[in-house]
Amino acid sequence: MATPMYGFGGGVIWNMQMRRLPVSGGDAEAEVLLQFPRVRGEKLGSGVRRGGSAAIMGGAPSQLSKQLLNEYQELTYLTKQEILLAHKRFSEMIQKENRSNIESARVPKEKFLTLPELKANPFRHRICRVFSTAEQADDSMSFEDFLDMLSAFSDSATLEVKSHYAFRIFDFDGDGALNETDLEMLVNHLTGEEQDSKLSNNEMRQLIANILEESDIDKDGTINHSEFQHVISRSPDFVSSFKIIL
Ligand SMILES: [Ca+2]
Ligand SMILES: [Ca+2]
Repeated sequence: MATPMYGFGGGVIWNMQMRRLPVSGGDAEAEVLLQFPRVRGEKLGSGVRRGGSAAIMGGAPSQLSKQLLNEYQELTYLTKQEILLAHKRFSEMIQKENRSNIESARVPKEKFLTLPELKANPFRHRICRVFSTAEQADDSMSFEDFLDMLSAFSDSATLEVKSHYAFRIFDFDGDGALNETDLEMLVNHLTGEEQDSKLSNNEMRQLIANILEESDIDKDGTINHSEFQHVISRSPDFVSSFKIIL
């Protein structure tokens, strides 16, 4: 009797980081733990109050104006403290001479991806693509891009916001639907592309069939945004795993 190799239930696939797919052996119980990689950096609040440190290091002290701070707080799901920490971390990524004007500075993608909170995330390039507003499409990040990203991945963002961005991250070709190619890329991001971790063709087809079986409600062969949201809403781990906290 053929046991399906991937016994996904309840939308488990969408919780991102896959520890190990049962590549060999037919153990249906084999663990498929998908969790969005969660890498915590320094604890919130540490160092935020040391506002003068930039001056000591010789760069121009960069202060977020009260007015901007209030605006950012209104426009995001972030607390003041989180915004200040983001400001500090962002200003550390830009050249000293630009630090007096960080609201208009952009951090190149490669530099941005050295953040420990992103470095190990298999979707880091997609995250930059989705959140960067760079006109040159080089995926560089402005401070406001950074805030938008942290906001979507914060504890306080709603399920709707998180699923909106998760969908865009998974929609590799940006056509507004997750088709088999998107799903294959998604799975490859999770398993890694190395020969020993990559799924075989058959495993991939089976997995994608299972995902579609579970998520493609109108059976048109793709997952649209509302189908995605539906699956996500039944996946209790999604919100808690879709997180990046500085
Ligand atoms: Ca697509
Ligand atoms: Ca569909």
